[in-house]
Amino acid sequence: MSREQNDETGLSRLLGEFARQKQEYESTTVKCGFVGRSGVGKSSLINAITGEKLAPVGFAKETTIEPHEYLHRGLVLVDLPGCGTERFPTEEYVQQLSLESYDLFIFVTELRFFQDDKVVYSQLVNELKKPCFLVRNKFDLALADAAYDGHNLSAAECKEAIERNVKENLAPVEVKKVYMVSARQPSHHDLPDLLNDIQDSFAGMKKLRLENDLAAWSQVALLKKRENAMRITAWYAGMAALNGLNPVLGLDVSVDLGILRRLSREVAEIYSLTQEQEEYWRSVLKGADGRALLQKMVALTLKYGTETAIATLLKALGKRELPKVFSKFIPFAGQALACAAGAGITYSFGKGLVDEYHDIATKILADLNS
Ligand SMILES: Nc1nc2c(ncn2[C@@H]2O[C@H](COP(=O)(O)OP(=O)(O)O)[C@@H](O)[C@H]2O)c(=O)[nH]1
Ligand SMILES: [Mg+2]
Repeated sequence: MSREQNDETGLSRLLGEFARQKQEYESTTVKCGFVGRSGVGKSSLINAITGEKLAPVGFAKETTIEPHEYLHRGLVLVDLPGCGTERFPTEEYVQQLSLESYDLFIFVTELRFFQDDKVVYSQLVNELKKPCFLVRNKFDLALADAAYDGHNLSAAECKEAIERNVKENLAPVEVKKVYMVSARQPSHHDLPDLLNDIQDSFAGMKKLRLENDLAAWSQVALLKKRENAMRITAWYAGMAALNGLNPVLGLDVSVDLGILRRLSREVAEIYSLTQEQEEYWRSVLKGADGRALLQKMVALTLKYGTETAIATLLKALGKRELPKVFSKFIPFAGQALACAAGAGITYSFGKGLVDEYHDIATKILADLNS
């Protein structure tokens, strides 16, 4: 076989592999159950970890009597009713709610765990053997109370005291870690660690879904998003190489604008900066700097929001930039794919897109931590 033929079979194998991975990613779901009494902040946490106002909070909510399912891309988040009620007696809770079908659980409390919680928690961990994370929400209130009551405790000391207390409260059931979080201050306390540990208890596509679909509340989480977004950009570039291309009026090259539009949407989703998430960001970004960032977010949504906008963008990039794009080497695919103009443009477009989203997401995080 000649060198050329070799490259060609290598390339089509690679493109096939990209397509397979993309397909698998798109069909992967992760089912997370939120267990805990009404009022502890399950709905608020669902919103905080997705960066979207999905679940009604406080007065607007109905008490959870039936499980309520929220879909967020690859995630299925289920607000489960509390255990030990007439409708869901503790002994039958796991079976009645088919909890064996879940991938992980977030067990939420505000002040303490009750006897019924203990029974269910140990069933989830010891019998179902599922990852189960113990979360003590409203840590902001705990700190404010401690200060008000005149306890001269640092946040770390407060954390330690509460963790000891929860562990004693749950004994003899063993607990590795209790996460002190606040749904109102998602980038503070243990929420970033919690999300990181959740992601690390999975592998493969489920891990990728969790890294992309959960909001990033730390720099580490943002860096994972960037890496994943570039991996996905390569899948789209591969798709562009395979697709029939539509010429863009005023450009000498052909690109598939539909693919670029879908890639733009995907990247906005990975960074939790879609139009649907604007309301959530509006609720956490305060002050003049926060409002300016919100405006930038909206501007980005418009910039990449339609095929027409993207075509205009490409034209503005113009003849100056596009020849460079052609010669760019695509690390994932090697020379052969770089030769395909559509793939080159798609990859290069994606790189710029990811940089822009990454930049604003980084600034938002800095603003929340300032
Ligand atoms: N201060 C504070 N309030 C919270 C926190 N999480 C939830 N809340 C409030 O607690 C109330 C109940 O929250 P919700 O999410 O509806 O609880 P759910 O019944 O468990 O879904 C609402 O008024 C929330 O705003 C938190 O971390 N800190
Ligand atoms: Mg609720």
